[in-house]
Amino acid sequence: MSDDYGASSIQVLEGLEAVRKRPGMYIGDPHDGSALHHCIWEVVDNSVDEHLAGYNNKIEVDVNPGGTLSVRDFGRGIPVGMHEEYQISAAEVIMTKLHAGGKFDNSSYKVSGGLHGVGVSAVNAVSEWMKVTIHRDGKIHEQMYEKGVPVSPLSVVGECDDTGTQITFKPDLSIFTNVVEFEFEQIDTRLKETAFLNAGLEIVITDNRGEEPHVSNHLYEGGISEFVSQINSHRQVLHKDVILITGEREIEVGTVTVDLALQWSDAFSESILCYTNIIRNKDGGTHLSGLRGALTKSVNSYAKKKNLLKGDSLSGEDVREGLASIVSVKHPDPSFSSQTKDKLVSSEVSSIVETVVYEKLGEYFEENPSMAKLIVDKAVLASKAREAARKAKDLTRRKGVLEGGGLPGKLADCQSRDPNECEIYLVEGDSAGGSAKTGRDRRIQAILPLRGKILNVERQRRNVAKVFQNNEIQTIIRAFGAGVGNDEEDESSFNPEKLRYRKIIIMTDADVDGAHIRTLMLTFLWRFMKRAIVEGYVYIAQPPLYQITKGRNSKYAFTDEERDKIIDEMKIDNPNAKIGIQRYKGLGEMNPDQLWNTTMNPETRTMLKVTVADAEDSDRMFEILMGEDVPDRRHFIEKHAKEVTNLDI
Ligand code: 0RA
Repeated sequence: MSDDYGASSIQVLEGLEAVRKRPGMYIGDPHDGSALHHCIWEVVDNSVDEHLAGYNNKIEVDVNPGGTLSVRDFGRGIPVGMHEEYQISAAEVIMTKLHAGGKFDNSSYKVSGGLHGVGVSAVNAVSEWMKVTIHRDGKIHEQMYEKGVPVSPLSVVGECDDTGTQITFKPDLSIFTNVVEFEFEQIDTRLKETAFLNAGLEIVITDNRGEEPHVSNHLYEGGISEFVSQINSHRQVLHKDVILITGEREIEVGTVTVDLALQWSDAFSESILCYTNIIRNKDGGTHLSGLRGALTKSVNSYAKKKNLLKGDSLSGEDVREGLASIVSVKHPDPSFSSQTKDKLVSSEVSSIVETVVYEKLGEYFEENPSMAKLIVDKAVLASKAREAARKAKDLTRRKGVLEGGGLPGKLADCQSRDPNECEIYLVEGDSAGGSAKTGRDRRIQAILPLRGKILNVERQRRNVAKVFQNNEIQTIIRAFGAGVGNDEEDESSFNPEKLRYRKIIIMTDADVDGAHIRTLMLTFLWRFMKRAIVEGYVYIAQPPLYQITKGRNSKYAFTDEERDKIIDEMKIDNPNAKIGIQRYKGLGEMNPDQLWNTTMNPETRTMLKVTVADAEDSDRMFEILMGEDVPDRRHFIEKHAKEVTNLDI
């Protein structure tokens, strides 16, 4: 990065008016809830770039009462000199002209990038007001804007002996609907990730909206190694040290750098998080495929060379079982499959990552043979378990559970054969199943009563045969008619397009046992029919907790607050009415009519749709919640007690 990067090297591409007219094109859909927070990422990214350029080691983010937010960094400060072409200060150009930023050349490029990479000017355009304060050349400079338009020239307001930039803004709430308040948790989670990816950069977030300020501080000298340690914090790791690999390659437009941290544990899932220029690519892409290729090749060639392998080569899945890894690529001109940058498609990255990882991991294994053996042994075990699971599934298939085979006797099917209108209720217990069968709309609602607790599949990861042999589980697979398993290569894997019902509704009692049974069912669906959850076919029925009766009039309450509200209302005209309150302990206590009216009638019921914000998080949640480790589970439940009872996975 050249140090004489002054006012004249700022490029100007477009005007700003467009942003307010079509905010969706620049900052994301202002109605989907994420746009408001994109404004923050966009502003913070500029400060992260100052860190990447080597000039900034701290960012302070303040969330303030009144809907304003400020981002302060200790970088060089935005240049304040006159811009030759525009005859206004460079700072004003950066703050008010779209795409104005550092020159894109080989020695300096914007590395960190917001969702759309349009810069702080786009945020300025959608802000009721914005203020920039620049510490530079011993002076404090300031300028104010309203809806992106300067209301005064940049002027000196004081003196200082440090450098840096502070940007304060108030988003224009006539543009943002849906989510209109900054959410501390969301900001904290995202900026924690930013801190992990920028070793040595301190990010302090302060929420000033409560009675006391709430401060969250992130500084990770260990960077992505520390990130991996954190992902594995509740797992038994196979080797103490996180493996760190870095490398770089020249391409036509500049330098591509690869930073990678990896560590295996006794877990069964793989957690690989991919980033390009500090942006998460949740669907992976060419860096991920390069990494996967290199891992399979390195582990197999080491295993063969040292005679650790008896049978066939290890598959990629075997090698990656229990792996936690961060791959962070910096690229001067990356391509993505979509605006949201979920998947990196720059093809050269695949072979760059593959060669860097293959070379360095091979060296690492040679230098750490005992650790390498542990990794190979774990993959061999994974491979044996996978083979056993395949055989068990094959046996199940031959018994007709996966195709043909007829419907299970316990299923009360619906009349319609159009999956789009059909629903299946998975009901806890035979007595509730009986009420549901009588109360349902038999044209479109099928009932499958399940006896007692279904198998905890999380504890059978090394003995999958037991899952396929389980009666209740075979019954579910048969009733759905859509196969089982998540292996994309296997034709008999779960395919939601074959589902006989487009709504799978879990209906359990509103008590602790019911919550446990619901979690067991969700665990099975997540591990064996993942697409059902990911693609939104799974729902949770909401039976009422109370029936409140006054004379002939009765109402249902789904929460304690609702109960109290109903009682108050009933007492309005007669405070002495001694009102009847029935607490439903189970679905079985409701007669078929009540069950239909409160819980099953599609016109009036409320149901929760099961969604996944993040597949990695859900993987880990089931691992902890349903796995073997008791202290971990207790800790997790204590920490997430509220979420667990609401089961918002
Ligand atoms: C253009 C050029 C230089 C720095 C910046 C922009 C800059 C922008 C922002 C936005 C927030 N914080 C920022 N810090 C810096 C380089 C200036 C130089 O060469 O001294």
